[in-house]
Amino acid sequence: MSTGALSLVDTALRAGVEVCFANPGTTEMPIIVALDRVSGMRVVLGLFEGVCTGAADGWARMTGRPAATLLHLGPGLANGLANLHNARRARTPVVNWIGDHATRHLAFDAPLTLDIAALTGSVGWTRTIKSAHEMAEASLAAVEAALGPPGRVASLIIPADCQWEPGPPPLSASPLPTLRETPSPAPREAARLLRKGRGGILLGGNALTERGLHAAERVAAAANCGVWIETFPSRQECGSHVPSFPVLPYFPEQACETLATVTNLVLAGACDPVAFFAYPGQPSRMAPDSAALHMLADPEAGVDAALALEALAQELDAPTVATPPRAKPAFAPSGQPLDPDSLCRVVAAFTPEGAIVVNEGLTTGFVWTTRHASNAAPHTMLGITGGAIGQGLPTALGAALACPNRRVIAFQADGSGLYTLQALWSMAHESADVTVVVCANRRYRILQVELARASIAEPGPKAQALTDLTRPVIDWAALAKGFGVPACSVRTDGELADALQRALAERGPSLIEAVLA
Ligand SMILES: Cc1ncc(C[n+]2csc(CCOP(=O)(O)OP(=O)(O)O)c2C)c(N)n1
Repeated sequence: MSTGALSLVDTALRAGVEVCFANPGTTEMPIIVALDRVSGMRVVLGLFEGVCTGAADGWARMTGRPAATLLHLGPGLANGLANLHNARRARTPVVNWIGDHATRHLAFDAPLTLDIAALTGSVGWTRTIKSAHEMAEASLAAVEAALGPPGRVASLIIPADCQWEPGPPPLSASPLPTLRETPSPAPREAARLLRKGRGGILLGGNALTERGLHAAERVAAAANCGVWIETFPSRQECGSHVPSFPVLPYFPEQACETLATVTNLVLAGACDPVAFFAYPGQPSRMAPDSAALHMLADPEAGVDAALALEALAQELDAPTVATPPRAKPAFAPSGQPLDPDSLCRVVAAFTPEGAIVVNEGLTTGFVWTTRHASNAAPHTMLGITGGAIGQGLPTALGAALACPNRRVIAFQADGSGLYTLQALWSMAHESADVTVVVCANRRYRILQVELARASIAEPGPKAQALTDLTRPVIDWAALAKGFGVPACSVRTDGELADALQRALAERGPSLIEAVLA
C-alpha cells in the first residue's frame, strides 16, 4: 500500500534529493519503511542531529541540491538547530523532515511534544502537514522552497498519522538550482561609481567561483579598486589557479581600517559588512558611514554575482588578465614544534589538487585563509559562515559523500570539533575520504584573545578555566579510534608532513592530531 511517507520520499527522490541524513525515532517509522521501499535514496545515520544537519549542509554546498534530514520531533530538531542556522547563513538548500505525534495525540501533551514550528520558523520556510493527501505536493514544495533562489532551509513537520495513512501517487518534477540575473542598471551604476576612484568590491556567494574571481580581477585591473573577500565565505575556490584577494579581517578595528579610504563600495554576492560582535566604542558597520554602497548582486535575492561581475567588467571595458601561476610551496621540515603557521604551511604543501578543505580551524583557520590557502593546489574551501561551531566535521562528511572523487581535508579546531565529534563514526561507517587535521592548541584560543581585547590583562582563575582544555588533556587519537577512524598524534612539521602524506594515500577517513606548541 502506498502511504503518505512513501509519497513524500518518492517525490523528493524524483525532485533530486538523493540522500537523507537521519536520526529517527518512533514518530518517523513510516518514513523509515518508505526509505527501504524506494530504491535510489542513500540513508546515512548520524549519531547526533547536529551531524545530520551539518552533513546536509556540506552535501548541498557541493552539489547545489538539497539533501534531506530526518529528525525526531522538536527535541531532535533542537539538537540539529545550530547547524541549520549555519546552513541558513550560507544560503544552503536543506530539506528537513521532522516527525511529530499523530494529530489526535498532540492534544495529550505526551512527553516529547514541543512547538516544532517555533523552532523551524527561526531558520527558514516551514509547513505543517495536515493530511496524508498533501504529502507528495508538500514534499515537492519543500524542495522548491529549499532551492530558492536563494537557497534556504525548508522544514516539513509531519505528524505520524499523515505518514502511515494512504498517500497520493508521487509527483515527478525536478526543479533545478538557479540564480537570478542582476537588474540591468546595476553593473552600469557600479561602473560609474568605481570610475570615480577610491572604490572597493566585497565578494561573497558565487562571486567566489573561479568565474567570479577572474571577473573580479579584470574589474580590479580596469577600475584600480580594492577587492576583498567576505570574512567567512560559504564556499570559495582557492589555490594557485585563481586570483588571490585579501579576506576582510574578522576583528572590527582591522576591518574598519581596511575599508577606511573606500568611498564607493560595490557588493557582489555579499551584504553590507558588519562586525561579528559589538564592542564598546566600536561601530557595527565596517564600511565608513561616508561610503556609498552599491548592491551589484544581492545574495538575499539569489542574484548571480559571477555573471554580474562579468557584466561589470564589460561595462568597464576591462582587459582579460592572465593570473600568473603561483609556485606550489616547497616543504622542508624544520623539526620544530608546530605553530599555526607551520601547520598551515604543511597542509598547503600537501593539499591534493581538487581537494575540498572544510575550514573550521578558527584561529588556525584565519592563518590558513590569510596566508596559505592561495598557495595550495586548486581546491574548494567551505567556511563557517554562521559562526555556530560544531559545523566542520559534519560538513566534511556531507561534502565527502557528495564528491566521492575528491579528497576532503577537515581543518578542525579542537574545541569546535568536540561539539559534533560523532561525525567521525559516520565517516568510518560510510568510508568517507576525509582527512581530519585537528589544530590542537588545547584551549578556546579565540576566547582568550577576546578576553585580552576586553583589557583583562591577567584573566582570573574562572576566566582561565572557561577557556582551557588541558585538565585533562583530550586524547584525540583515542577518541577517533573509538569511533573507528585510524588516528595519530604529531608535534613537529616533519611528523605532520609524514602523517598527512600517509593519510592522503589511503582511502577512508583518518585523523591527525597536530599538537600546537
Ligand atoms: C554553537 C556555539 N557555541 C559557542 C560558541 C562560542 N565560541 C566561539 S569560538 C569558541 C571556542 C573556539 O575554540 P577552538 O574551536 O578550539 O578554536 P581556537 O579559538 O582555539 O582556534 C566558542 C566556545 C559559538 N561560536 N558557537
